[in-house]
Amino acid sequence: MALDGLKRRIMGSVGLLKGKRKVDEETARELSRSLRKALLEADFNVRQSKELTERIERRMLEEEPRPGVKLDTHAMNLIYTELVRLLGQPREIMPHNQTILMVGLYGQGKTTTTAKLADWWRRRHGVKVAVIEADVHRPGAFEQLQQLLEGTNVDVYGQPEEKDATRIVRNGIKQVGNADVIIIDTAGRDSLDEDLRDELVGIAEIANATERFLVIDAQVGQAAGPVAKTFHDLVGVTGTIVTKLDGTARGGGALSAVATTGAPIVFIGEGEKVQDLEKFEADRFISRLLGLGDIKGLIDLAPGDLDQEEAARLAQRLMSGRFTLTDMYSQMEMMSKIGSVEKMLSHLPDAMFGGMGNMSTAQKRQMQGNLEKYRVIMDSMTQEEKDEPILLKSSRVRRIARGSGVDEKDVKELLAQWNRSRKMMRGMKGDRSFRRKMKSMMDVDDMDLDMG
Ligand SMILES: Nc1nc2c(ncn2[C@@H]2O[C@H](COP(=O)(O)OP(=O)(O)OP(=O)(O)O)[C@@H](O)[C@H]2O)c(=O)[nH]1
Ligand SMILES: [Mg+2]
Repeated sequence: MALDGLKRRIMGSVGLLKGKRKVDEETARELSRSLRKALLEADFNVRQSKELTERIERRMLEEEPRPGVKLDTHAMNLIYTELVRLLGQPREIMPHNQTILMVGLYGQGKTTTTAKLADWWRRRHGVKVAVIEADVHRPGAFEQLQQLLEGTNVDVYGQPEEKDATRIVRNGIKQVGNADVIIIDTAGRDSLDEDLRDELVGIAEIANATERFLVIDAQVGQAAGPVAKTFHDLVGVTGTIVTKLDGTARGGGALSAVATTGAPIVFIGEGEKVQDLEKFEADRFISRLLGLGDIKGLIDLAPGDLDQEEAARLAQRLMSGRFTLTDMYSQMEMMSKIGSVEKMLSHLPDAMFGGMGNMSTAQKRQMQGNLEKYRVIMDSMTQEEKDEPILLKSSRVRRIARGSGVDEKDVKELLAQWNRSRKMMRGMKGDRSFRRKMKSMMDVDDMDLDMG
């Protein structure tokens, strides 16, 4: 995920507290210094980093961890709270009757994000969505948008020959005006020159847009602040979308700079594909950054492809600690629908599944291979066997291996895997801090993290 480097560095900083029972001034200062370095490395603003880490230093000295909470966990709790505070509160966006104007400089990801947003909206809210290509400067913009949205059920309007963007928007709105949500892609420039200003203001007037989203490439770093201000003065930016967070270790700059402009981050882009868009919520983002996982995010991940009820059941199961082989099986099915273990795991707490969130890419790939095999094996089991894997003595193991065309040791390996997972689930069920964590994940405020 985004900001992997920052995650590692924060973990390293907090590691300074491992085994300590009390924080003295020196330790608090050392933690603060190390955290500040981590933030600066991720391009957070110097002043913000200083203030944030000073607050953490002070709180480490002034606030006692709650009973039973270890010092490193306590520190993570404070870091979480302060980072969420820094990145600002999420903004509600109305699902219906929206006309959204996409603005931004050249090459920031406007067209891609227009497509992503259209697809997200349609999947998320199930409403009729149309896009209008009003970039008359970038050759092939219309085809680009069409291609991105191929097979998605989103109407794409454009007039590749027309040179007047306002005319395209006027015609487009007439043509696709019955859509619940209309998203308008506009042209970018190297910098906001007079022509582009006039064109944008003209389009904004005609479109009478309900939202004006600024698209900013995370690579822009802290310069995102001034860029946002310029666009804000021009069209009144209502939300910012930070793109290409997958491509930089220094995304903290753009994120924190934007957060202070008053035009909150509403979405983030983490890849070139149409699905690589995520609604931005600071609490969710930070809890994932810190390896806390994110059940809410998992449920939100692919509502169109994922059975909502099944996703909710998964969350429930994780909370109850119940874990039959059938549960593991549907969990795997869900993973395969989500597309990759990686994506799924990045939404789960590190502590779960023995810290798989920290698996190497090679390990993850191997696990994906295993899942395929497990699935075949389980297809050869009866429902009863899947519910009560304990029943699987050697004669049954033999039968299942034969039925699914694998070695007996593969079946045993699956059972061993289930056993490990089950133990972990059981352990977590009895772990009050885990329960609290799950609860707060559904409705996050201040929370205690157990770093496992
Ligand atoms: N890795 C990654 N690439 C992205 C993301 N968003 C956009 N891109 C890529 O960035 C490049 C530019 O994206 P566009 O959507 O064409 O940008 P634009 O702002 O419309 O560009 P102009 O119309 O030329 O101003 C393309 O190659 C996209 O695939 C993202 O979140 N992650
Ligand atoms: Mg474009």
